[in-house]
Amino acid sequence: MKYQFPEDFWWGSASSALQTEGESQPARGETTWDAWYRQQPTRFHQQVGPQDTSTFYQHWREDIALLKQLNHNSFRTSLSWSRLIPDGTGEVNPQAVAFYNNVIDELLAQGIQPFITLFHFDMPMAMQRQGGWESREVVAAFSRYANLCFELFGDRVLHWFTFNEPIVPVEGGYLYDFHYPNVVDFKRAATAAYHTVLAHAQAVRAFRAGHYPGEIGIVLNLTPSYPRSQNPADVKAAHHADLLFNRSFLDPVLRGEYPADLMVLLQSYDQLPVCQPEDRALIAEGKIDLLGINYYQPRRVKCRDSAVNLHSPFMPEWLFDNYEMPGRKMNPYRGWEIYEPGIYDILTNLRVNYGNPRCFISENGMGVENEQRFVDDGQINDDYRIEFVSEHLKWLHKGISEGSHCLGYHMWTFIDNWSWCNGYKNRYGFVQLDLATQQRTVKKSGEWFARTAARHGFN
Ligand code: BGP
Repeated sequence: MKYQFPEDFWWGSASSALQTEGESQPARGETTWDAWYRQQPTRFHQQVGPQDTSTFYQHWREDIALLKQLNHNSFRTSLSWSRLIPDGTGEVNPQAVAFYNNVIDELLAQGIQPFITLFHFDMPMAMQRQGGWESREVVAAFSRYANLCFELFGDRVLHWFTFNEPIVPVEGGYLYDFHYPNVVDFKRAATAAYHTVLAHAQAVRAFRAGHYPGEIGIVLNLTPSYPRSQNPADVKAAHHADLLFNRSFLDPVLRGEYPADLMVLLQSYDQLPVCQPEDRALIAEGKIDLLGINYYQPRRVKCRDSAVNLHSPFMPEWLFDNYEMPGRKMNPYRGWEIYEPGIYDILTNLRVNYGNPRCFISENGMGVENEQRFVDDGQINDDYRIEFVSEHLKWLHKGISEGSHCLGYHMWTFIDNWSWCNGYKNRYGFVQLDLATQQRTVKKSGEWFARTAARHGFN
């Protein structure tokens, strides 16, 4: 076979609790997304909120059978903090524990390794009222929640992830207005990011102290920053974007410390969060066993063409401009560039600059609008998705053949799901969901993936 992957390669897909589970009784506690939807439903595509899902809470057994049919040997989803502990810190909901026990046991019974994320954007509203990631009390509450999960499920779950894309709630909530609390304030963003790193490190510390059998990591969305040119000003701009959006999490979790030049940069703009003397040792303990890489798109960067208005509040765009490279390949529905070699560049960077850590692709995918128009004989004929996945896998294969320690590939996502402000606008699944009837139909890409996973490769 031309693109042969190792026999023990992880083939699977990723998902998250809030995007799939739906309603239950007793209801889970409110999250920031429920509250935001209640307050401003028009912010959400076609006013569809997080209550409208593929109802995994009811359909978990059927969905796990579909995962098996798609030859998954692994599957990542998240636990919902507000389902397990509705107010974030108080009583544990026994029905939630039973639900997750069922899911984990059924996955294992079907030969599918559960990869479990502790936090995938769904902050309990009770915790947000205490300040969310801006508050050190919330960091302590997260650590308690993490510990509880390890105690409840750590005998069977062997792959844990503290956070999914921790930079996203920071940039979405505190810079660019696509997550709650939708404010624009860099210092608050930096504080939330810093506290997320502390929360991660506390969870890692608790995991190590408990001597659980598995391993712990984090899932980061890495966006390689490519300068417009090799001109020093463009290169510097790309370096700054990389520091802010990649290395602010990558360095703490792989090296146990922040990049010195990031600290200097933030200090020079008076944007450093408040640090306590004991934080440095804690961050050093947050080094991971396994890195999940979400890769969707690169970042194209150039130096600013115009002067900064020094009277306006500091924003990342003081340091660089985004650049629309002529001729780049775009996913027109999501507005994201498709650049397959980026996945290889990420692996190479990790190998050359970070000691070649154990890693895997934890998300990669293509959201497409109105896929109904591609229905052929009752099935969505999504050749574009097969091409998207296979082209990324080719570059992944090259990285592995050059020595990168990449152990698997998880697609976003298994079934069309609810997606934050975009609702069901862009569909990503291997399985089509009819939201009204809850009927599931495997797409052509799902069948292709099942064959590829079974043979550990493709031609
Ligand atoms: C990632 C998130 C997922 C998912 C995906 C697709 O950033 O981890 O939760 O939403 O992106 O993004 P979207 O649905 O916004 O197109």
